[in-house]
Amino acid sequence: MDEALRLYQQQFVRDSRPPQVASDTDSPMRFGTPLTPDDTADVMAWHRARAFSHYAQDLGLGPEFVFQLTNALARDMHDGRLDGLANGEPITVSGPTGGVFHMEDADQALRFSQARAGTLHENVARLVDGAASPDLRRRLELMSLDLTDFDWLRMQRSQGISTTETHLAANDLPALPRLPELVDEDGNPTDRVARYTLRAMMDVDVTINAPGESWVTPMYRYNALQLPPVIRARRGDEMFVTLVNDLPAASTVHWHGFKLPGSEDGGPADPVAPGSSRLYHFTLDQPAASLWFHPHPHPGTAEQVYQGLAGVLLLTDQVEQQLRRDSRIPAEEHDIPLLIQDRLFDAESAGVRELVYSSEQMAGFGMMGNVVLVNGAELPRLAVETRQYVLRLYNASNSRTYDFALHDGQQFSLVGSDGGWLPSPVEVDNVVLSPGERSAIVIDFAAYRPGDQVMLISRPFMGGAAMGMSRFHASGGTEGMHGGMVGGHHGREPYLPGEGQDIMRFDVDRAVVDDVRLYAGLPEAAVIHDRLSEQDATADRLFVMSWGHGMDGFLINGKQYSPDRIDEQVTPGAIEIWEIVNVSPMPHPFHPHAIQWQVLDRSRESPAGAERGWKDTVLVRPGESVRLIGKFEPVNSGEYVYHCHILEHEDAGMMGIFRVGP
Ligand SMILES: [Cu+2]
Repeated sequence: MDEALRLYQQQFVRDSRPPQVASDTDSPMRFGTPLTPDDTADVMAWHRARAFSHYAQDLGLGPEFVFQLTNALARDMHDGRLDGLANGEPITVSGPTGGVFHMEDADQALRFSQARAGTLHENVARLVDGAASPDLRRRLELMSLDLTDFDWLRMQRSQGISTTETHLAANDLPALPRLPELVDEDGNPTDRVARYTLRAMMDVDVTINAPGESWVTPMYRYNALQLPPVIRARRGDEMFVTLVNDLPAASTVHWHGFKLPGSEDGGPADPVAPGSSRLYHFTLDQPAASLWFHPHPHPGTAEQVYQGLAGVLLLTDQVEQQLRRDSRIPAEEHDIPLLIQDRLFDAESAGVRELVYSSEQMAGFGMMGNVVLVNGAELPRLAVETRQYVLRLYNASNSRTYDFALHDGQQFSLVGSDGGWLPSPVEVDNVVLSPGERSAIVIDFAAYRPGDQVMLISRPFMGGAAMGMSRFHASGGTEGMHGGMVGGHHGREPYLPGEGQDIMRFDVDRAVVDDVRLYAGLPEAAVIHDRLSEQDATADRLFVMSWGHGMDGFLINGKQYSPDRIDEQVTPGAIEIWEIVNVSPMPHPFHPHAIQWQVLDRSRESPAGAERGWKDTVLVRPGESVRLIGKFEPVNSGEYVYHCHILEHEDAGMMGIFRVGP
């Protein structure tokens, strides 16, 4: 892994550094050491320089002019001017045909370069997809990239997931478990008040069912349940949820994706001590959505979630209820939450396999498992009828990003994002979910016949160039991949970050007539239609995610999390634009608490798929810039955090605090 990262840095960082910047000690680029706040601007500038160089390539400028351009920008950085202007003068570079290339307006330059920043990543992805033209290939080579590895990755990818055929034929897959639903403790499930208790417990013996075998693993669980629970609620419900902390460490319940006051958010500022309890009290006022909850103590979030603490909250509202009554969405019994989490299990001893956890697993990629669990079972099967089903995909994994698809390439409808139903379904053949993200999809099994089997897979993918790198460099041998790992776990090594897996199987077992005609558009009144307007925004904030070196190097705006520092002050009721830029070599899912957002654009491109709906977590790939727009509502007040939802990164300090109001 170290070797993979070294090669990655060599290709993407060292060699793409503007050449002829006096010397390394003099260089404004300081990849390899943690950044101080001052350096963030430098990193941004480097990022822009690289993007400019690519832009120059697109213009057909030869390498020498690219170097002139990047040099000019590098000098500009040395002058302490990071706005694209050298000493206040426009940057001018002579083009190969004698023309003059101006970078006159600072804002224009910044915007433009950010828009171009994702291009390198996109181009590499096209290369791996086999869609790169000879001309693109030549241009990439001009940037001193060694493309051999990417060719290798393409070859691997074209071979698909070798296990799918075996798993399609297997007759020993476990049944898909249904997550247990908690019952309203106030004894009246129909009033608008609901009471629940979540007792966080350790050493709960959980039976893990897998193809052809099962074993016991001691895990953390709420209420000693075998599986993470589901709470069902309606918009307008007043919730009283008590956390009882039976763990030996502080914990919290964070309500992921909820619009709540900061005091009820369950963030790191509000730990519940071992042996004590805490009441969360809030009223749910937001559209129907696939929400969830999990512990958020700092710096123990990753381990507590990994050990098994999480739960699903399915929020419904009148819009959803009406769609259901009108048979415009599948009935509740055909609407199934799927909690997807990968885990690494130790070797079996007396029928028990302990969970293996290491926060420094995988040299910075975060904890990765060798088993992908769906509702607690490995590779489960679900018997389905020839009708439409809603599947609510929750990526509740610590670090792994999935690229979900059906093994036969069949299309399905994307109907929900983090914050609720999409205005209209979007036909897709895959959906990428990074940790923390959810998508609701509708699969129409009427396309199949009884006896057919369909595999939900996670495709091998380029979740970011670094992910691809890790894959191919591990192939040369197994050493290097497992440096920090506990040895001897059962049979398989962890799946690599970008490796494909089979997730679960649908067995079509009965032909029926489906009376659901999937909605084409939500009712006019649905709040989901509201689009926030850029003109109404009163603040523009920039969040730069970077990685220096090791587990101390995960930073936002050059800073590690500090509980004693308010990083951003938000005016109550404000509409704000938050721009997230990733200058690190790996993808990061960015999650601000408190509200739901709309994606304005992703590296200047209009949002597609689930990003046309409300989002609380967005994946930002290396070199990308994502602009979000969101409205802080009256309920929002007090302190919240924003952070990377790779939980090991969050615990390492890739998190900041924002405060709404005084
Ligand atoms: Cu991260």
